[in-house]
Amino acid sequence: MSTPTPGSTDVLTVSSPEQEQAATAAGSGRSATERFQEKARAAGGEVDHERVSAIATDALHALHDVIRRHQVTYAEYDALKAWMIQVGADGEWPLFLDVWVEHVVEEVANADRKGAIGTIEGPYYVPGAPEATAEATLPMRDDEQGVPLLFQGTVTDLEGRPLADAKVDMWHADDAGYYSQFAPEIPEWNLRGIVRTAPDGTFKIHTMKPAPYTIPHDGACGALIRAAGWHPWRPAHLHLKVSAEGSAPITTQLYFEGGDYVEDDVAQAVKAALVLRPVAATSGTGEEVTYDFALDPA
Ligand code: MBD
Ligand code: FE
Repeated sequence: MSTPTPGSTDVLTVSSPEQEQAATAAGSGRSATERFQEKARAAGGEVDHERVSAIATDALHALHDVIRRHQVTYAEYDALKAWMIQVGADGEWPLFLDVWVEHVVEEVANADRKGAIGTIEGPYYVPGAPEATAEATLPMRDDEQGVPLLFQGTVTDLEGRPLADAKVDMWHADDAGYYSQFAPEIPEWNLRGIVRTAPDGTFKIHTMKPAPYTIPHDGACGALIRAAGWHPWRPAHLHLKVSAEGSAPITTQLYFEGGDYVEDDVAQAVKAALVLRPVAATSGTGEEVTYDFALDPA
């Protein structure tokens, strides 16, 4: 990929779809599970038996306490077993955990940060998206639907010093709520790309504003949502990972003020500082918004 000449916009290359999957919970669940297994294998790691025992003991005690408090019956226990088996069969453990558990892991992980506000990663990040510098359009189809959005800003350290060559890695759903590589017939890197900041720390990313999004609900997670009388919606969101040499990377999401489900996200991942207020674009059609990231030291 080439760096654009001043004033021009780099269009990130789009390659053709590679995987055959149905746009079903089981289809995207299988993709998310396989991707996660690759990541987990790469991580490896030592086992701290004391810590495993302490956490597993407390987790089990918490569950025992729920059973006593609610006088859980054998019928309900069997329903839980059947449901957990189905979560695995549908490949939905990444979805289940990221929707209902990850937000607290993120809260703990980022408690001491001073700079940019983080939130959950979710199940649909893929490393290795096409890269460009300073200003780029995310890979998208010729007839990509939605409102054009210019997302721009500056990456700095905590003192406000611009960070050159920082990575702004963005991914999001299309206007119909589907993520490339987790739904069929979408070009591989559609609406995924990495833009490196200019020497003054700035970046500009042209994309299509995403729409509110329902998590897959034709599988086991959907069964839980229906059985509990909940809803499967997330507000429209942009996912981001921002990183730079010598800084602590941040994983976050940004939302749109006044949008549906901003106050009622199924994944409980909205924070006030993450809500954007876009304005009409100053050139071209659509909207634009500026959002800056201050990275904590590594
Ligand atoms: C998503 O797109 C997402 O961001 C989360 C957190 C869970 C499921 C799908
Ligand atoms: Fe998402």
